[in-house]
Amino acid sequence: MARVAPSCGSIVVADWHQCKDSKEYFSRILHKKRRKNFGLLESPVMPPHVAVDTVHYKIFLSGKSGVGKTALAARLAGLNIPNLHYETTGIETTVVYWPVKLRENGRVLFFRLQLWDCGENTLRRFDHLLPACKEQVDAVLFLFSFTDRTSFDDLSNQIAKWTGTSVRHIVKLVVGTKFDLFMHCDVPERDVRDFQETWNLRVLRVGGEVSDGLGDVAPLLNCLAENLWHQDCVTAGSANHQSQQGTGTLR
Ligand SMILES: Nc1nc2c(ncn2[C@@H]2O[C@H](COP(=O)(O)OP(=O)(O)OP(=O)(O)O)[C@@H](O)[C@H]2O)c(=O)[nH]1
Ligand SMILES: [Mg+2]
Repeated sequence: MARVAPSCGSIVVADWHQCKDSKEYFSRILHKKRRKNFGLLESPVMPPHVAVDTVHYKIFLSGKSGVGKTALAARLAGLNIPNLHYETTGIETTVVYWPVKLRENGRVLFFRLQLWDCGENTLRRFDHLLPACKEQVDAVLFLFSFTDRTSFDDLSNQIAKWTGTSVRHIVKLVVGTKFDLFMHCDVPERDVRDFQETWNLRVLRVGGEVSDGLGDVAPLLNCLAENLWHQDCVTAGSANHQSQQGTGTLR
């Protein structure tokens, strides 16, 4: 069954990081105006009178070597982006916390996004890595670079690896990197529009230095959170429906 993606800002409050009432929450992921680094066992600490639920997700970054997977993981976590390309020689994970306010009821949630980044060449060399990356994955970000036409043409191959009856429902978003290098752009806007229409997938754009602010990552993180939350609601809804009919079981 095809699932309809939510329209941007329909589920979570867009630009909430700019609102006064978000300060208490965003201050927990910042330290001296920079993003805090969270290890695997760390999490933001809220005062006892503020109860916030945390929802956990596994996100896989897919794309050709050099397209910017490691750089995107660093960008989303607020870390420095390496200027040179060092091929990732295994699986690296990065934890990103992002607070979100739901439109419907004003409820605040912390999204804990564990980003899985595996070097493309390593992935091809060792067959056991992709199954590990696919296990219990909630979303895939398909990356292409605006300066590398072949990475854009390769998207259909990347997406094909994640389509089929054996793959459970996952959120799929496309991210175009190196949008800042517009002088070297190899993928015209028209082709991006055609791609979006053909594949019915949203294309987001990133590029440039990582700033100290939250504004440059907010659109991508909000969009990802929104799609993940929507997917959970649809899955919970259909599981309820199936169990009422006696045809399915709740996991
Ligand atoms: N200007 C600019 N450079 C970028 C951007 N994203 C990545 N880069 C650069 O592109 C190069 C490759 O990026 P990586 O993130 O290492 O590529 P990767 O996809 O992880 O590559 P593998 O680990 O080999 O699969 C690095 O030199 C980055 O600094 C961007 O948005 N803008
Ligand atoms: Mg890498």
